[in-house]
Amino acid sequence: MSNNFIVENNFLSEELQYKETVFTMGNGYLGTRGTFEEGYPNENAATLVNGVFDDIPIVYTELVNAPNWIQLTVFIEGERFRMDRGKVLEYRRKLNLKNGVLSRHIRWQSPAGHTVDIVFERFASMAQEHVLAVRCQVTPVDFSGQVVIQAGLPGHVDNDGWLHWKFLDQGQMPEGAFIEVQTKKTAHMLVEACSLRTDDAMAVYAYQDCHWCPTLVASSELALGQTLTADKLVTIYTSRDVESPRQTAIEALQEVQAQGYEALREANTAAWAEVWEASNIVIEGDAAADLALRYSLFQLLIAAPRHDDRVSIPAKSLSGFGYRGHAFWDTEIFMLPFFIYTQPETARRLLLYRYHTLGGARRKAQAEGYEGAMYAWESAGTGDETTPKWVPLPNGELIRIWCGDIELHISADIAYSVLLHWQVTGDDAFMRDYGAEIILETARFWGSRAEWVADLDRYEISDVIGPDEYHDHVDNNAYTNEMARWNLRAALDVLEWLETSAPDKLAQLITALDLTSERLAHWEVVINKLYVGYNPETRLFEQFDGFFKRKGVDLADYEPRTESMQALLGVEGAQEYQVLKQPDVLMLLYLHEADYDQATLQANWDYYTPRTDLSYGSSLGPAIQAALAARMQDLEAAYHHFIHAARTDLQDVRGNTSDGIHAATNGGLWQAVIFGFAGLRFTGAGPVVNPRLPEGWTRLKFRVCHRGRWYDFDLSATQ
Ligand code: IFM
Repeated sequence: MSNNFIVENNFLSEELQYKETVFTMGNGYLGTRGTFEEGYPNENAATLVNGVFDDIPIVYTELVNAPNWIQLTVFIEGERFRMDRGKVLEYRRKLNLKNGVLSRHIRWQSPAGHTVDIVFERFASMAQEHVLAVRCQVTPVDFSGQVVIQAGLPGHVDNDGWLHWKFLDQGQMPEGAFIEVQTKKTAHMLVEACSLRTDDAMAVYAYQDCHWCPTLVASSELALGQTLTADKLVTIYTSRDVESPRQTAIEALQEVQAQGYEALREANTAAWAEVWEASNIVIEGDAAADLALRYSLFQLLIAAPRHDDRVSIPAKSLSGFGYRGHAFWDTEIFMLPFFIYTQPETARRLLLYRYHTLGGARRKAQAEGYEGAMYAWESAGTGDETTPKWVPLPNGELIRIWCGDIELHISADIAYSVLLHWQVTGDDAFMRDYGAEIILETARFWGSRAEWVADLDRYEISDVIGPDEYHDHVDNNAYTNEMARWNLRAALDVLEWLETSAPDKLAQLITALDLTSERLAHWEVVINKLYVGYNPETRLFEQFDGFFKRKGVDLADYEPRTESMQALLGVEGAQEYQVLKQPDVLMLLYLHEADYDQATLQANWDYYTPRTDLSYGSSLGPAIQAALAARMQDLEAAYHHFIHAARTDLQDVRGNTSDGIHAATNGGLWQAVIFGFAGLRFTGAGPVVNPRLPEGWTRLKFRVCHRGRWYDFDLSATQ
């Protein structure tokens, strides 16, 4: 891996919050935003431990900001180091994608005129997910004198002003300190324990019992040019992990202290090497694309649970407060393929999350008067619906959000990803024990949701939102209806498979899910009679009933712009136009490639692409558009969309990176490269590629795992 560093050479306070997201690091258990160890007034410091949700009005529940383990303050001859005072003479921050280590080098002159070199380094261990570490090295450049390091565990941290924690306890322990807090409503306990050691044998240590922030202090007298190395080691456990987080965190801290920073760092690097061995992609000939893609994969890898199958990956990963840590179809349709093909165990865990949350999906279906499982549009700890009903616009106006009520396609999306996982991994046991139930329960939902329209002799699905959220309350959304039909067909196929492969399981499911022959016959009828607006002459799908009658729009008329078409036309206004937030019909054709010929794809591409708000609509759009364009051999368009998506967070192209990483974009980028530019497909004869590399790409190298066997691809462009 050559291109491994995300580097920042200047400290610009106006970029503070978006860069905090960009420099997020983590290990699948937690994510920590790239705030600075010394802390700043306008920062949005956050550590989000996946699964630790607490209740909050309007958005129901959110991931709770954990005590800020990175906190470390340096005093130079009594002056507190902070970059907004004194002079920053040199500055460089680096995120090493190879091992997740975030470092910063600063030469700073204090207001009193003392110059120091300070180097910070930190990581969340990939080898031991409950272990975190910060190293700080201080070297006086033009003086000798006192350097004091304070390392605290501030527990009074909030989520945008909302304090979820109840203080339980804090204290001192041999060479360390701990804090114990508990979420107010959900009663999750969380404990962080930390130690502070330096390499100065003469250092003086102290403990300060500040309420909510137990603090360890080390004080040294340094000679000119002498480097002091201070290591803060942290362990973190919650009551979701172990029965007694306090005891476990304290015991674990003693073990990691015995290992020391260097050994922990080495173990972390070795664990990362294994992860990259499976998931890395190398692009030669386009350094920017190579780095941006690796960064995207890095962000997916640090957000994905490595041991927990009761959490998913939130839409904004574990990197910010956007969408409150809730999971959407983003996980299954956009991110999961990357994991299925390169980290199948993680993919399995992510799907198990959907299995464990079937209860919430069943409750939702029942509450709405349907059968089976109706998955939440936004899902958190239990699978119950957590989409807010109302959100404020920037001007303070409240708008009703209907997605939790009627954006139904997520149920079929989840079923789709279960089947994809099965096809790619060949994990029959997973399908038998968990996957089949998801597919059958979602099919039961669709069977009860489809409406019979006697006059027209057909089934319909009315009043939904499709992937294009600029239009709500629409009837017969092509994506939704085709996915529902697919879900029902998949359920019948899975039943057939169970009959021969797992008859006992079949018998159990038939009873538990009431899979009578009448019900299955009903599914067949819905499959055959579910309406979708499709014109065989033009080969066009109508996105929903009446879409073609909505007003036409030429997006070029609105250029240049820095806002979405919905912001320009208004929430109600956009509904009147044929303008899409993201691919909808094209998304259908993308997911079901084998079912549609090239002419159909071309016709729908030509119609819908110019009407799609790819620059400021949904961030989910461009990467998929890139994959489709590559499939259609339009490499210029493919690269244009790909690189636009690749810059989403690194360059904050949508202006909302401060809310968190666009994780679906990252997953979409992987798909654009593998299924688009490499043209990977699995046939009966094994994997084949049909490469169409963008101009300048001289090499594309990656691996994928199919049915337990790894396939290496090393594609070169013939010049
Ligand atoms: O799931 C997406 C949706 O498709 C568009 N709005 C944002 C959601 C979360 O990323």
